[in-house]
Amino acid sequence: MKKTLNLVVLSFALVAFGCKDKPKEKQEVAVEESKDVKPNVVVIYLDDLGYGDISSYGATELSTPNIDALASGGLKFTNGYASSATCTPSRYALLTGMYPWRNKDAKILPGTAPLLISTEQQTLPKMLKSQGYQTAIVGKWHLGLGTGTVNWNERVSPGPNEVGFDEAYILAATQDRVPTVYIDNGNVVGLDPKDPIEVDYETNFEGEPTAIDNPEMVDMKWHHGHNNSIVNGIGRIGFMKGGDAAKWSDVDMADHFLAKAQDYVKTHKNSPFFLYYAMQQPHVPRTPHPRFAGKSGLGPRGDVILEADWCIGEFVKTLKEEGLLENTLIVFSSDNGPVLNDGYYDDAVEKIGKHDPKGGLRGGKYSLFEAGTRVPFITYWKNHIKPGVSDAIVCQMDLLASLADLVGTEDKTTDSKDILETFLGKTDKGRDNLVIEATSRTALRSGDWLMIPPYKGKVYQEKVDIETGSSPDFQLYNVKEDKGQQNNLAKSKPEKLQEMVAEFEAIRGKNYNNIQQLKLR
Ligand code: NG6
Ligand code: CA
Repeated sequence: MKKTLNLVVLSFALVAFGCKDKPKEKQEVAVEESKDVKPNVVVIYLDDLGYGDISSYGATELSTPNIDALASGGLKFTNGYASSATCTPSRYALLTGMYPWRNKDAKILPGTAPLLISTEQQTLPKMLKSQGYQTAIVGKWHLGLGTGTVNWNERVSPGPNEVGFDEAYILAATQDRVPTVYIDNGNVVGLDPKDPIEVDYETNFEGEPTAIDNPEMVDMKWHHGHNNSIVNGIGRIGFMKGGDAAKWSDVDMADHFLAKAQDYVKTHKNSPFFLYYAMQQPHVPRTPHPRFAGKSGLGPRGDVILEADWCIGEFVKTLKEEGLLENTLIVFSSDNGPVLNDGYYDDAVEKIGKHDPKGGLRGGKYSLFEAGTRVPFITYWKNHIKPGVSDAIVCQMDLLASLADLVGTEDKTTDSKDILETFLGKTDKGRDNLVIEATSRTALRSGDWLMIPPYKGKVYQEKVDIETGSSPDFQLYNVKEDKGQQNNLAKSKPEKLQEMVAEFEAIRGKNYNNIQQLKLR
């Protein structure tokens, strides 16, 4: 029975690849060797979406039917992780399969930072390209561009095209950082050569207004940071001059990226593709299109989550219309956990009401507590992944080795673990352990346990109202029984602590920070 079902499914796949003329026996052979199936792969990656921000993960104040459809029709992971509690390192791990703490520069990057991934390095798109895939990114990059000083008026490289993406339509860093322009395969879109762009993160350009000096020009008030150049009435991080015609429209960004993603699918459907659809929501500045403004009742943060959900619905509709849904593996996740006030007064705090973006976890973006890195994580592949819930520990970093397995090759060069069977729901065993990272600090999740070594520094970050996870003492939590990390068992379970520290040091080495190795032994 099962085999018959697979047969039907595979012949769909072959039709989608334009193989319908193949002799029948050939199709049946292909079924036996399921490794030969090369589905399209789409990674839909949100920015700062929390574990509890969507209804399928327990949100009651927001309804996200389109993401929920992926969760109910696919596999919903309850222990799915970004490698890090901030953007750049998580994206680095997703694309390179490497732990970001192996690269000292894998930190939140300014818009002028050089490319963080070496052009020699293994990457997810490179691996898929080597197996015949077409590859593309649409959306947020935030992994640096160029080799030092970038001239934005010429082709900017190296960048995504040089690390494995055939096509790259991106925003360079973040929505709140300059340059506020789209870049299409290295070229700033819509740039008027008579109005060249200059970008600087240190010094303003003479005569250019800033959010700190010209509050009358600002529509979205800044709370911390975000007081340099003003674009579309929003203060940004960094200074920018020129490039007026090329500046993006914030409220149209979601539609703009969606159209690019849909167009890519429509024009590349004849052979397998990998699309990394890196959406900008709900990162600051939260700028919902007017048709979503005010719709959530939770302020712009809620509105842009609804907007993102709608975009995902439209995108999936396109896959369906193009006959690709049964032949596309969709992975949905977020680069790090939630934050309410990330630098603008935008009602995220005031209108939060009963909504819990953390979904009962502790901490948030920037934090070593669970809400920093544990994020929504869904794999969906119609007729291939049996709908369900998996409690296995999985990390975005594992997609490289796992997808390599899926497409018939292997990757042994990275930290990525081949847990394909877990992603496909054939086993509920995932990783044994995972080192998570937050603002250059690391901790160990192993089995049901999470150990955070002692860290100096702030226990609480007032500006963003988030506990950092740092403490002068060891912390040990059973995150299965104590999801909210309320009971530090470091003192009452010394043997478990010892075991976790040894496991952590085996991966991380003893000098994982400059803090003296404790009084433990
Ligand atoms: C911080 C910004 C924050 C956000 C973050 C990057 C300030 C005060 N805060 O430095 O607003 O842009 O960087 O977020 O400037 S991330 O999701 O891309 O990592
Ligand atoms: Ca982020």
